[in-house]
Amino acid sequence: MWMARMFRCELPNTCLISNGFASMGIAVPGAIAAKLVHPGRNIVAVTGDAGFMMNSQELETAVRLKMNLVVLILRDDAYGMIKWKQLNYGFENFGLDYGNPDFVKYAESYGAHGHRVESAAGLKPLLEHCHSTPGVHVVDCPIDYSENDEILNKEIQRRAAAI
Ligand SMILES: Cc1ncc(C[n+]2csc(CCOP(=O)(O)OP(=O)(O)O)c2C)c(N)n1
Repeated sequence: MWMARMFRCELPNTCLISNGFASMGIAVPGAIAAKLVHPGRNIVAVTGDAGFMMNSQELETAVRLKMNLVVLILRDDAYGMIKWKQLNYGFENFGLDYGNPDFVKYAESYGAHGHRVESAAGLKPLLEHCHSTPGVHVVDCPIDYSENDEILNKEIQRRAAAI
């Protein structure tokens, strides 16, 4: 949802999202399809950890097709958006936290490159490294969603000021 709200598209059809029913699991197969259509473009699949795990086996497809592709996993070890919604409705956090595999080792088990982001400042150079190094790259990016409300409020104010 942050991608839908905040990603600045410079050109049409450069940010593909499963709108409407908003089905999870589109990111990796969607990125593979985008790469097949536009092999010359840099493609990044941005996905939550739960969405990634719904179709992560497609890493095999990307590796087998010898694609240059980046998968950025926003990992909070939870159904983050549902947790946020439930919290806003006053519901307790029930059944929303879970464990994940070690995404670096998981990527390597498919023959992909596995990376872990160690700091916010490290993300950009890591993505640049991924784009300039052939192969499928999986980036495990730990996320702290505790600032969701603050970011949202700032964005609402920014848009209101722009009207
Ligand atoms: C196939 C499918 N099942 C359930 C949902 C409902 N749903 C929307 S967001 C979400 C949690 C997503 O978790 P994650 O992919 O880890 O991303 P996060 O919200 O933590 O960034 C769920 C279960 C959905 N959109 N699609």
